[in-house]
Amino acid sequence: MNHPSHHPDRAQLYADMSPHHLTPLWEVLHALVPPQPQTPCVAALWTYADVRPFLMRAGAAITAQEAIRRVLILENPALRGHSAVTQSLYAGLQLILPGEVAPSHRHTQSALRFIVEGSGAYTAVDGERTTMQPGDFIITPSMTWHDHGHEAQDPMVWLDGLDIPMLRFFDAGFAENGSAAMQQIKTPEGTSLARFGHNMAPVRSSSPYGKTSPIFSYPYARTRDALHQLERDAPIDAWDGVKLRYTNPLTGGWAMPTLGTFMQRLPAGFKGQPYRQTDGAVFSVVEGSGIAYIESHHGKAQLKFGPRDHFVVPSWHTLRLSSSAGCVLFSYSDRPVHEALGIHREERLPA
Ligand code: 1HN
Repeated sequence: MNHPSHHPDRAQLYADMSPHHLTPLWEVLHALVPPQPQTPCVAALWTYADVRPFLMRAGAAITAQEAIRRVLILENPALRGHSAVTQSLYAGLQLILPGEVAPSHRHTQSALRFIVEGSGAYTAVDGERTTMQPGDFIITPSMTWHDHGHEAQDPMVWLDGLDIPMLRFFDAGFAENGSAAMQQIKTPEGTSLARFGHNMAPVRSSSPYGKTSPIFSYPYARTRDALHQLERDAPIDAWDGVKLRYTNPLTGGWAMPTLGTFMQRLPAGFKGQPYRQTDGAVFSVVEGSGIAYIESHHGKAQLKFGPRDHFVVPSWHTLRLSSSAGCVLFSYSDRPVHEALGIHREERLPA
């Protein structure tokens, strides 16, 4: 009824105004303010068995030095060509081989690394190195110099999570290359963790990385201990199991200003209740296996996951997690931005 073909006068009006870069709101109003989020993004799973052979082939096809960053981007199936896993988040799996260096650069986009396979490679952030082990969560704060190198054995793979689509949305991206492939080391390894990672802080320090946590490596060993102790000694949340968020020790807030990061343990036999939230999330399976049941306006999906698999749960998709054997899941989302803007919503639904 409202179609312009039923209203030749309107159709003529639209045609006449179009060259002046004008468009009538009433034709698009419904789509602009939907009654609830209608993300084009879909839920998706990347099993490690599928991805790893392509990573290794990439390792033979190009060096880290030549690629700058040898990464396979996890693209949302509904956003092919956009280098995005949700409308606001980027995800990729990066490979570094023994003897390689991914050269130093810096950019306004913030990055996290979540270590998936191998150990012994390092990342350096503004003059301090940290050696990476599986399950470690590592931050490259906005505009800090960073390079990666691998002087140990065996291929090393990690998940890169960045806020690239957000910075693109705001047209706020800047980047520079370092003058040398490897930045100069100025601070012994572990200094940041000693300063800020023991529930204490230097008396006269201010935040070295602005809104980002001054701890740039959160070792898995500690996170794992905390989750297992809580599984033993504290109530299990019916939706999340045992779930903790990574914090900035100087503020108690998010570790990163644009990306919320979490680690959770689902006890053996866990059957989670469904929930949905406006922040889309990317999951990396650390240990164990389980099933993510997802429901949205796109339909239903059932993602069976095991160690080193990755999956994405977009905005306002209802998620229910279950695990018969028990598992540990890392995840990140754009929740800090939703919260800063006062638009975050979560619904915890009954089973
Ligand atoms: C980047 O700097 C890294 O430092 C990884 O490892 C992935 C994707 C886009 C832009 C910069 C890294 C990236 C990236």
